[in-house]
Amino acid sequence: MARRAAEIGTNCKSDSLDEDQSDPPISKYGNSLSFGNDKNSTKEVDGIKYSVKSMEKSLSSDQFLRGLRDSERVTFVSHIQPDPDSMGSMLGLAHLVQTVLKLPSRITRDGLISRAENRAMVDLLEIDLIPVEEVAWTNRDSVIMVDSQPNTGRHSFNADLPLYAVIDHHDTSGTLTNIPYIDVRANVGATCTIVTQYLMEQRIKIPERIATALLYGIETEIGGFPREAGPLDDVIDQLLYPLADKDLLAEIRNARLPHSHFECLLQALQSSFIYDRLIISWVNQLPQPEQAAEVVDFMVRFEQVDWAVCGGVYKDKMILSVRTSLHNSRAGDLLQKVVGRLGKAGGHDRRAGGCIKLASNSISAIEELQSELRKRFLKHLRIEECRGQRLVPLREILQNLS
Ligand SMILES: [Mn+2]
Repeated sequence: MARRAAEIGTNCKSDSLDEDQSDPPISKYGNSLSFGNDKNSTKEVDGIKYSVKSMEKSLSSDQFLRGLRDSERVTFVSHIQPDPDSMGSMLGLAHLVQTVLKLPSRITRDGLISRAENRAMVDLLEIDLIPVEEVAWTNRDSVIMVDSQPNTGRHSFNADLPLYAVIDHHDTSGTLTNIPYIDVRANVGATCTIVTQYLMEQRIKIPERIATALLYGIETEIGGFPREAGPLDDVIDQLLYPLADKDLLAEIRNARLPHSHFECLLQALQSSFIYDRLIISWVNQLPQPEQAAEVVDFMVRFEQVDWAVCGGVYKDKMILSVRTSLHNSRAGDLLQKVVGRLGKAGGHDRRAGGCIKLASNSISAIEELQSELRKRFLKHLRIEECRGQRLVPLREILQNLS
């Protein structure tokens, strides 16, 4: 470990943000890991050979670890309703700081983990998550935010919490001032890809449980259609695959679903309206907030549309989820514009999410908001105001009931 610590002090170049600002940090480290075709600089991790030629020029993981040398503990935070990418990233980085710096760490959970697959991931991989509201913050902790950025409105903890690092891949940027270490690469498909790159750079053995979490985190981010992934994701995927427990992965992917899942899908199908190339599904009672995303993942496969939106009521909020099958759509920005000052939104090129606090849970208040959102989506997608066509005609819904 002493050798490693010395390397951290000497082996790294300048801060990615000190240099030419016209060259964003994303291009500096992004995709620098190449797989197996450079014989002169091949390294082996867990029996897998990979080329580290370009990595050694500037190891982001060295710089990341160097700033933690005086810490007593590391606490990881992420976005609300942590997903596999955020949980895998926290787990992977906790392993990194534990192995290299012998630092204890805490992994937190902001809000609920409600999607069946995500709950299965936590249970089967025995991920110990501390509810973020129960965390006692001390200045001995270095706080690291993964898979999210400050002030994007996707956190329930104190927005002024001083952060040591932000490691993320989202398009929609937050406030990144006064953060010593930043590695944000919108051209990478998953934060888990960046974290795995750190582990590989440090030549740390990745245990099966952590490899499984990282691989699943990447899979959930880049496995959809259209794919939002870069070359680095594919390389890291290949490196992780032999290390992961494939049977556990299958169990997580196919987690058992509650009755409410099917009820919600039926509700969504019966209240889906088509406007040109857009389908909007309204769900008046979401069984859990993440099901809005599950509805749009399902609906975006409909061959007659390019955009799928779901607006679902969960407690006192309207949860919004957007998917598009079109490239270069900037869905995160679009949803931000649609939501405007009504609430918060963000996301990626083809996937986005947001939420709006309801003025009241009365049917009229919900319908009023639905109508406003419908208008805004049509405007921003340049679709002429028109009456929506029901996906399932009312007549058929009634016939099915009789
Ligand atoms: Mn992510």
